[in-house]
Amino acid sequence: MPLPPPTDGAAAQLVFPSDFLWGAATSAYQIEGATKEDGRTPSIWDTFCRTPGKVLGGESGDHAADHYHRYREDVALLARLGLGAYRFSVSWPRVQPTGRGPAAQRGLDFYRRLTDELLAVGIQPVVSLYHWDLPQELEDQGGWPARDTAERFGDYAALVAEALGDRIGLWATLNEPWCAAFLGYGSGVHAPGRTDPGDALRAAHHLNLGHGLALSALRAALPATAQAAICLNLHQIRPLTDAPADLEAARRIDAVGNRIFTDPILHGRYPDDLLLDTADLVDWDTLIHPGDEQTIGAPIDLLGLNYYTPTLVSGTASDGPGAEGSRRADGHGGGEHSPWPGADQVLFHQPPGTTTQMGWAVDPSGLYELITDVSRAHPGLPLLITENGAAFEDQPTPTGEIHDPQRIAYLHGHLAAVHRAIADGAAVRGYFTWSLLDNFEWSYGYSKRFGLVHVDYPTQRRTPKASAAWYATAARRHAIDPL
Ligand code: IFM
Repeated sequence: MPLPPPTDGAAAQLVFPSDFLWGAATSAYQIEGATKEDGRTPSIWDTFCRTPGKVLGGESGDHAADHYHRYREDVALLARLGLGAYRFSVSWPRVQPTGRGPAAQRGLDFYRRLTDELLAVGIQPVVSLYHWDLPQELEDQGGWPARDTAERFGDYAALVAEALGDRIGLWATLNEPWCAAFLGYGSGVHAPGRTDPGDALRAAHHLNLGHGLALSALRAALPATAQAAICLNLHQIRPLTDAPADLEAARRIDAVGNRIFTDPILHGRYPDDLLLDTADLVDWDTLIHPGDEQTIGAPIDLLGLNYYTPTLVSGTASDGPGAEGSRRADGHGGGEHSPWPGADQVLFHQPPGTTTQMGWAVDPSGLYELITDVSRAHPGLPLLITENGAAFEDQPTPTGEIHDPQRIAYLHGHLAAVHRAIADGAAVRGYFTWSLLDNFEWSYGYSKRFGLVHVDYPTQRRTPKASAAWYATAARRHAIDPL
């Protein structure tokens, strides 16, 4: 829907389309807790958290934000904020504990109750089938580098679609498969912590294949009105200069960071340059079976984009700005091993400007460029911003309020970028801020707070931050003030 013309009262406002979805996002392992309840088995993240030195402070998602028990309170919070949609993920080991075979009814019942609670207050549920919590049993049998995991994911998708298909209209197969493949099996800073570039590439292909198989399972089980998507954290890549070495660095990172997913998913074909860049790491001819690319390339209804910060790269050290670039300064958690197979010579630089608590540069123009680049490359493809947000060191005042002007500025700037992209013709259907609640930030444990709502972990008390009120006002008015 095009942008409505400004009305008298809202002349100075940036008004969003009336059907624009205003949402917030979370994921199962980051908020649910209850990791041993109702038949749930360990996921790769449970195992990773128990491996000394992998997660800051030895923390885990065992309790997290205790959402498994407090989901009613959390849905009430969403309702108080007046949000139209809530994106959450299903925990695979909760609903199919061994990663194959029959469903665990008690696990599925949790998601039925959660969804019913959302629907009862008029909030649209948006579900992601995979947000990184692979059942440990499947990892023990080879994990994502093994083709069987993709097949199992297709079966799991069918099982969840059967159980929840009558209640949920918008589905995402995978969240950020780049992280699952390259941080999980390349740099090893995410679970399962393996560090083999060939395995990382095999994992990427099987995640793509799993997406395709899940998509076909969803199409078979869901009503024709249901919509299916995938959420990708595409890197908005900027070469440090126009020098050929820097442009080449940008091309390589684009190939293994973005086009390894977008090309097969949106065009049914892996990019030739990626296959060449990585030819000595994996035998693509044996990895890709006949028909795989067709399965992966089946049409999706929407593409989910997760954006936080741009990626600045060069091919060689330079004397210019950000000359101190390093192979690991890519914002993805360091580690001795590279998450960029076939691009080992690329240097990463800190983009200019202020940073969030993650050290990520705040740059809304990156989101505008990402949306417009994707829209130009795939005209008419409906987009959703499925994650965008920021961690800051939020401290309650003595009276218990949380003033987070930096997060408000971050959301404001990025929503203005989305508005501008829509005004320029992009088909952005909605925006989900990351995250509804403070939560378990993977290898950083609980040290980073991304929530609109502060969680005091010892008491599990929820306190909406000032940004929650700001975002609620934007959602209610379908508009933000101009910057
Ligand atoms: O917390 C994560 C989320 O799980 C995936 N996208 C990025 C977020 C912030 O790092």
